[in-house]
Amino acid sequence: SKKQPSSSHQQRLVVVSNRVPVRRDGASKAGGLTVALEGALKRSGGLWFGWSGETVDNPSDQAKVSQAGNITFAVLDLSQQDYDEYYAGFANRALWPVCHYRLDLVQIERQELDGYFRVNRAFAASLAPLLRPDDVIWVHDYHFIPLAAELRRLGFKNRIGFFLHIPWPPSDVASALPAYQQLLQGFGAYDLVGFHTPQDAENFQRCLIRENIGSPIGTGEHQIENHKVRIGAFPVGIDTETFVRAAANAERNALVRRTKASLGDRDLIIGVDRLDYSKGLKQRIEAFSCFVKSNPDFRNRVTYIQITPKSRSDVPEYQRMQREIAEQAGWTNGSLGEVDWTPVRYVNRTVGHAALAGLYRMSRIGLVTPLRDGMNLVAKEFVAAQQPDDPGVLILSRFAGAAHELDGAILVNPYDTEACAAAIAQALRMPLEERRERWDSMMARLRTNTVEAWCQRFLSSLSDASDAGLEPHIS
Ligand code: ADQ
Repeated sequence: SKKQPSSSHQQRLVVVSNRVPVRRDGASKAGGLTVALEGALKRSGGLWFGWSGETVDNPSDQAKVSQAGNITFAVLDLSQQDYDEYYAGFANRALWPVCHYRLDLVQIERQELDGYFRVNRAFAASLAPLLRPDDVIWVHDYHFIPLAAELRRLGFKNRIGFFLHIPWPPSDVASALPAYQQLLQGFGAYDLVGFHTPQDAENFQRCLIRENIGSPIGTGEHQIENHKVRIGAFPVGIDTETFVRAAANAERNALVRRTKASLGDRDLIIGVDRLDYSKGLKQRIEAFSCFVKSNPDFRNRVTYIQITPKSRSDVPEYQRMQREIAEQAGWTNGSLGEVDWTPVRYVNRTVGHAALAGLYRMSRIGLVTPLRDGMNLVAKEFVAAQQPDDPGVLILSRFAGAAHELDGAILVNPYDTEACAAAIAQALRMPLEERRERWDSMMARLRTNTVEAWCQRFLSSLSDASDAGLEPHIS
């Protein structure tokens, strides 16, 4: 077959993701990931395709197309039923919990499963007329696993890559998914399947082997019929320099200044997470409470701020959790607090990136203790935001993908309350020299593996015509 040029200039990039950052008023609050993908789209000219974020009565099967520079945005609306079955249903009540090792929370409904495949088929059909034969297509995340298979069914031979932003569990856990075989077969339609960690990539390839889907050519390559699928680890990064700058300038930010004033001379411990059971909030508050009880000398000397915007409130499990965490924070303050000291400040808010960077920077500890996380960008943002001559300490769950890279963190088992409490005490007492050493090694990593570098690594792997085996990226 003809070799494809490895330069991205001739080939247009098509990004597919559930949410598309279409600009309505030019005032975008895009995160690092969005900015990086837009950068890649701009370099080669590109199309960004996905859901509009709207549910309507009779959605059109033709995408709404808009143009910004050399990027075309094309989005589809969903019907309420599609949304309920595909998004709130199968994606967030089956795939999300299984991939986060939470089989206790899985809801299997045949109708939701059908809805998931139906929406993927409909998205492929709407994308089809917008595609050119030499487009390189990059599909993102668990909402769209079967998309390549649907495009292949329609006859598309393009290079198609897939990146999973969440973990992939071992086969004993993954096989709890309904239509497990069909989902795995769906992955087989891609040319490249990427994960955050070598462990996830390995779990995934073992699933294929266990189900007798194709055969491994080696680590990171798999032959499925006459098609070769590469499997690799591509740990996502952040826009490090932008974050460093935002943090350095954040002293001017009003919220940062007010927060600083409100703390007095107390040390700040910070947690920043979407309200999600994967983030280990219950265990984290428990650990903080255990720390206060076992270290009375720190009473009234620390404040723990947990900034947690609500998410997926239409999924019942998330509603229950909203109540539970709020109750737990209230209880903790009631039993541990003083008239002049609120140990836990729990707020359901989104904070702008500038303020967030400033809050990270004034914190002595970043508490990032998910029970399971694909990567966890908060851990990286926290590190990037620190003051080089007096950096704070990152306490990081072993079960976050970020733990593979951030070796300067205090790594903890988030289920072990007393160990987490001890880690908090250790971090607060850590001498400056050790803090600097730990921070330096993490920062070096963040400076090389930026989100931009991640994007380019994935895309060059995808459009690389030579069949040199893909090395999982570990260093
Ligand atoms: P998420 O589960 O959303 O992402 P994470 O990686 O931590 O988790 O990213 C969250 C982002 O939202 C961060 O950039 C953070 O700053 C921002 N954010 C969180 N709370 C905020 C708040 N209160 N105000 C403002 N911003 C807030 C999924 C996977 C992760 C994976 C990413 C990227 O679950 O494991 O790292 O995708 O691949």
